[in-house]
Amino acid sequence: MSQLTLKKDVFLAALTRQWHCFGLSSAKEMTQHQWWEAVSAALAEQLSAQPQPTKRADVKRHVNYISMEFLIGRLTGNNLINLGWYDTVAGALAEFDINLSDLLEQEVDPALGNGGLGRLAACFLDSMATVDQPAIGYGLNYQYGLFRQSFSGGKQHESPDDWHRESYPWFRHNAALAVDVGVGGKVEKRADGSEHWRPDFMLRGEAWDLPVVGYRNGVTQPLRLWQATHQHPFNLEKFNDGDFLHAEQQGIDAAKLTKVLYPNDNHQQGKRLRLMQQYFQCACSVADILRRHHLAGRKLAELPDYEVIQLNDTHPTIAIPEMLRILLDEHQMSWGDAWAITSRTFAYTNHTLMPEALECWDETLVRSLLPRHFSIIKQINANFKKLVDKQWPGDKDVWAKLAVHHNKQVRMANLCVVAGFAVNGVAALHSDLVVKDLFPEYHQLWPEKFHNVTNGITPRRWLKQCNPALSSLIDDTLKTEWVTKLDALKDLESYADDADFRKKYQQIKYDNKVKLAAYVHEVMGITLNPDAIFDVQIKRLHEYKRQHLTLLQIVSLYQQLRANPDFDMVPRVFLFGAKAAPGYYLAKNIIYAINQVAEKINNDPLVADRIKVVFIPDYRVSVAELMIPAADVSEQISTAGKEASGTGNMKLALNGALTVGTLDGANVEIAEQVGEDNIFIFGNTVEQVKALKAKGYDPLAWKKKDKRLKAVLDELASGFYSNGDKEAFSMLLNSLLEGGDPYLVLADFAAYGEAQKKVDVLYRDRDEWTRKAILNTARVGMFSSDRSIRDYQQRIWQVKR
Ligand code: 26Q
Repeated sequence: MSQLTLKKDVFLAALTRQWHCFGLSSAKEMTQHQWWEAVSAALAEQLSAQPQPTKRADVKRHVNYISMEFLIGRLTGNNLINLGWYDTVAGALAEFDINLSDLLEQEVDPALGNGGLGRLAACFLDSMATVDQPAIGYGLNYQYGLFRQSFSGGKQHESPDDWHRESYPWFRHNAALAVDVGVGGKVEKRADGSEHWRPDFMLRGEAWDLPVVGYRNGVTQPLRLWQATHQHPFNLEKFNDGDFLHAEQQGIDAAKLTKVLYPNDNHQQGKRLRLMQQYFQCACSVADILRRHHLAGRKLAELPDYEVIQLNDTHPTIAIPEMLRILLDEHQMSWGDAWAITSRTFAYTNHTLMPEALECWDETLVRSLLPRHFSIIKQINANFKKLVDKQWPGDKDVWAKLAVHHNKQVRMANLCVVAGFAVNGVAALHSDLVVKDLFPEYHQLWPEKFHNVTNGITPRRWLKQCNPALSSLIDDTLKTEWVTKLDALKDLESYADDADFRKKYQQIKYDNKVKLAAYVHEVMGITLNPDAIFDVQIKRLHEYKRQHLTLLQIVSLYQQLRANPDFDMVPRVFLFGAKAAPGYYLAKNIIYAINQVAEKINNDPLVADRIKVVFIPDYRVSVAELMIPAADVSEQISTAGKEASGTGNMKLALNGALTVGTLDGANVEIAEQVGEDNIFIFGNTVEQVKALKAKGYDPLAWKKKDKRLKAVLDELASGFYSNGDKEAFSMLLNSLLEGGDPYLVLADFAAYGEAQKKVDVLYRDRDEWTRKAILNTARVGMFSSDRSIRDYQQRIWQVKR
């Protein structure tokens, strides 16, 4: 397949049309932001004008990736790179004295996701377009993405993230694709006993498409984001009656549905509006899938031969009863036929084992919003009960675990396993635990349903785009196409012993650190020393991820410095980036504690810049693109068994950071790939965590027996870091002590300190450090999301290749 072409004069003509649209008479009148808008709109126009390649005949199954989140990040720069148009556009703009890379900074990140799950969906879309897997992403067009974060007095404050979707130049609204969606109402029985839903409120879903551009292969596929409006946004009758205030009311209520992304990560909240969002998205997407299927002139019975619906966690589960409802009620199919189609179409990806994150919905809520779906779920449950009774006659405990509907709750994960043809975890260890700990009985029933697909990251954004200097060095060294064949990086291994290559690699890391330091100076007024170790911890704030384990370590280091002012250590900058869900008070308390400790240490002359602690506000994709290429150390320190995969770990290793990590999630596979000499693994394993808990883990005993740990905890409680306020961190400290330390922070404290000492020792030998960093880059090729997509194709989607 060939790359799309852009001619400079054609681009300039498109650009001219844009500023004419702004009502300007010359390009020079545009503000910097208008420049970004005009360039992006001109590119979007040129992209839609390109002919689409004919569909591949050898790939039969089309993928429908349904996700409540697509954390796509800025599009303009990424599209330019994937299209191969960057240089042409940079050249054209230079004639106006406009610097393209400065211009790209004008784009507000579309933050339509919380964290890993949303970013994974975005990487997968990039890879599906790149490996030419026909696909469409289905999501929601939120007016407000994930909240913006600022700190005041060290505490997190949230503000709305208006990313101005109404003027986002990459959107294309297709009015012909609008879908009508019902909610509420009743189920009516027909004379023949069949059921029919009469909703009492109708919504309209508008289709807003963003282009997903494959890497230089001519492929563009849609990310279709549904936006809610009322069917009749303006009530003319009310307006004519003089009720001006309420005339617009119906439209406003409907539009509430896609106002804002729920800011929880790995935690479910049983909110009515959230269930409505889920259903709205699923109803629009299922209708669109069936519309395309009919349009192609295919029979319903053939649906699973041509379409697969991949559910990104349980959030879009309600698509399953929606599909059944349409087949049963609108196409008058028998249950058997409808079930045969549905159960061959849906596949489910699990992203967590943590009970608080597994979605359960109150039956009263489901019944009141979706009465027909509730009755279908009960039917699925009743049919499944027969199977369970046959396999485990009279075993009430097994049924209590496996039921889809139980104790007045609907369990979405169970529904996915029962009604889907495939279930996958997202890393080898995680998939193993999905089978052994979460779904052992389901595995006994249907062993063939269970798979592993280890997550991946797109090398386009996470190396080529964010680290252009390293990308050029790799180009010059390998002289081969590695961007779409990341395994080719293996050939860098031999350069780890090449002094000249090491020098160049090291200089690139240094320059990236200088660039990050400039950003930190600009937004926080803090000066960083690029010769220090840049120790990076970027992820959502969550107890299981254990940012507070690093906090305890920092305090301990500081105490050692104070006890011995000549304490010999390599200067280190601890860089954090993390948002806490607004209602997760303990997570917010951890942010506050880190910021207070930072304040004290950063301003203590005795420390003399040997330790710096920097919590970068408003961590988001564009900030990740700055931090990742500048990292020396990657912190991946979750309690073993809790982080399903992690993907930041992959991005950091690819960019040459050495991991300090537990044997959790994808860290296990990263360790296998890079080799145990090139990673700092520490801490209790999954088995050891289980054993510790089984014999009655007592954090107070751990505190008592470790003098250093005791000194740290006591000092945090003393008011020393909080202007005498002894209660400032009590939420955090209580959870670690009286609260039983559920994530075993204290049990891993000593081992973590030892691992950090090894980091310090190794960094003194810069050649050796750089050698290991290069080996990390060279050996993590398997974590390309292109490989993940090929695994899905082979193991789950069963596309013919
Ligand atoms: C559920 C119900 C109601 C409101 C919110 C939610 C909700 C939203 C987001 C629940 C979970 C999430 C996000 C989960 C997530 O990001 N999981 C991460 O997925 C990554 C990709 O597989 C993994 O790498 C991470 O290990 C996993 O934590």
